[in-house]
Amino acid sequence: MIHLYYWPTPNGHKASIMLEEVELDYEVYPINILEGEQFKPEFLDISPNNRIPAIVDTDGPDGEPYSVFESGAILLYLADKTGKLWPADKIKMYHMMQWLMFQMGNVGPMFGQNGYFQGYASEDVPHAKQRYHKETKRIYNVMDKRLASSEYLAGDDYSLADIATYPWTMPRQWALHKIDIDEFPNVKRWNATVADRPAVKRGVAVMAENIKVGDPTDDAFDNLFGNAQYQKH
Ligand SMILES: N[C@@H](CCC(=O)N[C@@H](CS)C(=O)NCC(=O)O)C(=O)O
Repeated sequence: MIHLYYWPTPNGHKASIMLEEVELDYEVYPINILEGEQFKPEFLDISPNNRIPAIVDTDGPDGEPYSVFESGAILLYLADKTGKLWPADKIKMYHMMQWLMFQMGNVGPMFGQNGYFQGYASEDVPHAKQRYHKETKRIYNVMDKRLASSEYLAGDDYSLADIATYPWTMPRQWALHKIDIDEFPNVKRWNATVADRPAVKRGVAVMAENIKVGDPTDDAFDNLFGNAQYQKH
């Protein structure tokens, strides 16, 4: 059994989609990051960077419970555990690794900062808005070029790279990130294909009723971006 420590955000969705794709039994343990539950000591024991998602596999590699934090590591762990979405062909596997690392090192951090300065920052910082918006569009271009000659990010087959990237590029994100998807027709085509997968639909539906639209409360802002982040927990 997998215990999924989760809140319905792009990084959270990566883990819920993956669990649906590999058809493992899992229970959801909500971590309300708007209310500061990510700072609770019992959560920090399994996720020391106070971020969701995290998992505990009650039947870990040595038969004991084993916890994993960082969404990319969770995808790799679950693929290794199940043998699913783990390409047997080495070249395919290394393609998957590269596009997965591209998501973890570029898509997530840059889109995250773009969203912060476009939608949440408590003061208007035009240079930061411009910088992260340009980076987001540059990264969309990299993906669009790749997807012009490739069905999926890592090649002909759906892979962990698509699972990691889709939640950051799904329609719900376009307005916040100021993306006109028609400028990126290949990303648009790929996005619709991934969105249509039953496991993806089930994964993004997990706790979707808790998705917050509109401005965060002062407490939520403090927990996500303010002083709460910078205390020693
Ligand atoms: N690199 C991490 C990033 C995870 C992350 O940023 N999670 C956000 C939600 S999308 C979070 O837990 N935020 C709570 C906080 O910042 O305290 C991963 O990929 O797992």
